[in-house]
This record gives sequence, C-alpha cells and structure tokens, in this order.
Amino acid sequence: MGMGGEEIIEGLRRAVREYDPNMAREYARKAAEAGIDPVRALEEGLASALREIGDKFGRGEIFLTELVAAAQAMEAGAEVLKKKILEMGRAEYVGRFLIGTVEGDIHSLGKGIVAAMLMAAGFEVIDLGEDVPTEVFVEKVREFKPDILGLSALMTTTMAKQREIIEALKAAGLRDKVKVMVGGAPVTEEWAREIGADACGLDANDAVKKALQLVGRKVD
Ligand code: B12
Repeated sequence: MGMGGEEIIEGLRRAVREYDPNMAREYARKAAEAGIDPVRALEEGLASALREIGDKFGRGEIFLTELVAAAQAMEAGAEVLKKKILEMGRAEYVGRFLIGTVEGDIHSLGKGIVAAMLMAAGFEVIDLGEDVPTEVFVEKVREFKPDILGLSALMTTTMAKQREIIEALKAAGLRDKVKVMVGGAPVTEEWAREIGADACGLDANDAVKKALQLVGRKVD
C-alpha cells in the first residue's frame, strides 16, 4: 500500500513550507492516485501552508522572495489538483461565469481554484486574469452577458474596487442583468451586504454552492 491520506496532506504542506515545486507536484500526484478529494488536498494541504507563510510575511519574519517561492510551490501542486477536479466534473451546463481579480491586485491562486471548481460544476468560465480595471469588467459584462460576475480581491486595500465595480455596473445600467459574487481572504458576508453584492464565497466549495443557488439550481 502507498501512503496514508494524512501523510500526503502533510507532504503537500511541507512542499510549500520548503518552497519546493517538485515536491508539491509529486505529492499532488500521490493525492490524486490515492483518491484524496483534490479540494481537500488544495485547502488542507497547499493553501493552509501558504496562509501560514503569508502570516509570517505579515509579521515581517520572512522576505517577499520567500513568499513568492512558496506561492510557486503551491501553484505547481495546484496545477495537478485542478486537472483532477476538472476530470471529476461531468456536470451539465448551468450558466456563464465571468471572473477576475480587481485592479491593483495580482493574486491569482484562489481565483484559479474557484474557476476550476465552477467549471467542474457546469459553468462556462471566462477568466479575465488579474489587475483588471473596473471599466474592463463593465465592458466584458456587456460583451459576454454572464449570469454571474465574480470579483476576487486579496487585500484590504483593493477590496474597495469591488464596491467601485458594482457602482460602475449600476451607472452603465447593467447591475440588474448580472449577479455579482465577491471573494478573497479579507471578504466577509457583511462586506458583501454592505456593497450590495449578491453573494460572497468564503472558499471554493462555498463559492460553487452559492453560484449554483444564484442560477436557480438546487444544492444538497
Ligand atoms: C500567495 C500570496 C502572494 C503571491 C501571489 C501569487 C499568485 N499568483 O497569486 C505573491 C507573492 C505574488 C503576493 C504578492 C503580494 N502580496 Co500577497 N499573499 C499571498 C498569500 C500568502 C496567500 C494568498 C493565496 O493564494 N491563498 C490561497 C488561496 C487558495 O486562497 P484565497 O486566495 O484566499 O482564495 C480562496 C477564497 O478567498 C475564495 N476566493 C478567492 N477569490 C475569489 C473570488 C470569488 C468570485 C469567490 C466567490 C471566491 C474567491 O476562494 C478561494 C479558494 O478557497 C496571502 C495571505 C493570505 N492569508 O491570504 C498574502 C497577502 C494577501 N499578500 C499581501 C501583500 C501585502 C502582498 C504584496 C503587497 C507584497 C509586496 N510587498 O509586494 C504583493 C501584492 C502585489 C499586488 N499588487 O497584488 C497581504 C495583504 C495585506 C492586506 N493589505 O490586506 C497578505 C494578506 C499577506 C500578509 N499577511 O501580509 N502575495
């Protein structure tokens, strides 16, 4: 027999803590082979270690180069696990989801996981990338007519853009034509209500559940 689940999850965490993309890829493959839920491997393995590293960075205990290296390790493992998520999804089409990270913000990992999960749940996902200007979100909503617009913001300083985009949609007469979901580490239910978003996704599972509800699908 191969390794146990907990051992593999710990290996994923270690790969991020040791800034080792090869190890992350290797343990991600092991997780896939062992039939571990890829979302659990992403969240409890890779992302939990990356957030620890983020806290250390926030306290000034490590340098930006180390944060970058940890993110690269996470990304290497996430690539393998996202593929697994997509393989597992065989859902019928449920709607179109336009997603992007707001202007001034280049964080992409969480958005990428949410996008993969939404695809597996049957959404057609159009990813506008990172550092997306408010006007571009408005233009693309007009062009693609998505059912839902998802806005990712990872910093307290860029969260305000989520409000700005909702206001810009109103000014363009588009607000009642699209549902808006917000997400990212600093985003809360309270913030979503305050800025008039339709929902917020606290993690990838929560994001999928609420997105399905917004397009009128039953969720168990
Ligand atoms: C990795 C990381 C980076 C990487 C990003 C790599 C990449 N390609 O994304 C790098 C090293 C490049 C980086 C850069 C910076 N970072 Co940074 N980073 C992080 C870190 C450690 C983890 C973020 C992450 O990927 N988490 C893992 C994923 C899976 O989780 P997630 O992003 O939260 O996403 C989940 C949910 O939030 C939700 N979700 C996310 N998006 C969406 C969208 C929708 C629509 C929905 C529904 C749900 C949803 O679902 C996701 C899946 O579960 C965080 C710490 C933290 N606690 O978040 C700091 C953090 C966000 N960064 C921070 C800072 C300060 C920076 C820099 C300014 C550093 C610098 N001096 O240059 C730059 C910013 C540059 C810029 N202009 O954006 C601060 C922000 C502080 C603040 N003001 O709020 C944090 C909190 C670290 C800290 N404690 O200081 N960073």
